[in-house]
Amino acid sequence: MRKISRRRLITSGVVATAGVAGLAAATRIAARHGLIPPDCRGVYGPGETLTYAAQKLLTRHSLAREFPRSMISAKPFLNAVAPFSDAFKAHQALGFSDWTLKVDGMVARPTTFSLSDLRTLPRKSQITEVACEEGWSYIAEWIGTPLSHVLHEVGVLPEARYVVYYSIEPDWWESVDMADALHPQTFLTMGMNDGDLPVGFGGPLRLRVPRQLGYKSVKFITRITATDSLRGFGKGLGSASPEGGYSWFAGI
Ligand SMILES: Nc1nc2c(c(=O)[nH]1)N[C@H]1C(S)=C(S)[C@@H](COP(=O)(O)O)O[C@H]1N2
Ligand SMILES: [Mo]
Repeated sequence: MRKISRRRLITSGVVATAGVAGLAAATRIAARHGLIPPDCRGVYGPGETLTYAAQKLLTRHSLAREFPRSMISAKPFLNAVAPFSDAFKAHQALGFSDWTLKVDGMVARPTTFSLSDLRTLPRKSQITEVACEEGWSYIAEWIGTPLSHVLHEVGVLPEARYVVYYSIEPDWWESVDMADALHPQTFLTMGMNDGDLPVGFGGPLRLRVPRQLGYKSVKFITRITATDSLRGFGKGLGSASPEGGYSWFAGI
């Protein structure tokens, strides 16, 4: 309860700042904390900045809700993915034994990991919810290794501010800031509900980002790049989502 009223207080403070002193003042506060999102321009830009900065300042240390095993959804909602490409099917035919994850960019030791390499890293599990922007959600157990371990293995440089991640599906790429990348619940996921991660749910490798909407949890991950700026990626808005009209930051 205390947390909620504190949150209300700070949120109304931020909103009041925006109302009284204008959005420019709020934006200056956000900038001081390094909390200007890549999709900060355009008609919705100031709103994106307010949302990102306010949520980040409020929830810096918070965890996504974890559920008891009894609440795992009997029928997890499988969102449609594009028909699998020939490239994907070729990996599938080999049982994904040749699937690799390339980690590069602002790292001391760029590395290509096989799935068995990733399986040697610390293994953790979380029972969290996937929530789609279209309104549905489900709860599942996700098993994998925190992305922070992988970033540690490759020696991510202190100047890196974002992590960009790519699916084998060319239209699916996202990024998160370093706080979310290093967050203990951000997992490179290889298992779900006691089994391997099914292909429909993003197998063999999915990045689970449980503090943001489902679309940030990209399926079929093949590459991760650390960077200090998102300008050079796509249209420079941070990821595929804002290019299609969705927010880059999708905190829940
Ligand atoms: N590669 C890829 N990742 C993806 C998608 C997709 O179509 N392709 N859909 C996204 C969206 S919009 C949502 S809501 C979730 C859905 O996850 P689910 O199928 O586990 O419900 O996956 C996200 N990750
Ligand atoms: Mo979604």
